[in-house]
Amino acid sequence: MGLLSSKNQNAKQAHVLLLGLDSAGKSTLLYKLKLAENVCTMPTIGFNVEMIHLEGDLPLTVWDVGGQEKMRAAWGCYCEDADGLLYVVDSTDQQRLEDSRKEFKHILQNEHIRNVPVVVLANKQDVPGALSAEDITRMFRVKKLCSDRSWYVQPCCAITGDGLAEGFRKLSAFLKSRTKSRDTLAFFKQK
Ligand SMILES: Nc1nc2c(ncn2[C@@H]2O[C@H](COP(=O)(O)OP(=O)(O)OP(=O)(O)O)[C@@H](O)[C@H]2O)c(=O)[nH]1
Ligand SMILES: [Mg+2]
Repeated sequence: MGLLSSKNQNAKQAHVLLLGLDSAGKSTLLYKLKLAENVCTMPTIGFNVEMIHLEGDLPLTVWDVGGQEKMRAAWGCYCEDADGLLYVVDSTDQQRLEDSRKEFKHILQNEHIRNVPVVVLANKQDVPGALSAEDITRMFRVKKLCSDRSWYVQPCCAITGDGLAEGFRKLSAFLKSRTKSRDTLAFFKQK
């Protein structure tokens, strides 16, 4: 399991998966947060891994895995150590929304990430006609799919950076409260 879930419960960082279909904007948003710059991305073959440490928050080791169809089959291999999931949706790509929803549903069934908190990033909100976070919540049936875990849907734009820190902070808050409740449980089990 990930760092939060390892024997060292005091480890103050977490391992987070950044998934979503190709072109959803995963790498763009990761480097926008990391470098405060708009980087010109190439489709990710394999993965990128970066540490994101927002002030006052838990440091997150973020695994940005390529979303092209041939790579989605390997997403499961990255789940074993994951403490949380960030799932990026291109809110303008209505044609592939159902594909994205199916992949989302599929990855949530992975036994290694059962119950881990999820933040869905409804990206590309700068594009006119983009679906809202509420639309994505409804169309993805997030409430039902994530009934066994903490979840949140955050609107964002990887180009301007709007909403990115909020989404990462939300996940971090879920992870912190999860650790706290585990510590409390462990405390009472010891007694
Ligand atoms: N308008 C707009 N374009 C975006 C936004 N986020 C990403 N893009 C563009 O979408 C394209 C794909 O972005 P990437 O970050 O490479 O997508 P990815 O999810 O990493 O894709 P894979 O690596 O193939 O899985 C790029 O041309 C980005 O500039 C956004 O918020 N708004
Ligand atoms: Mg990428």
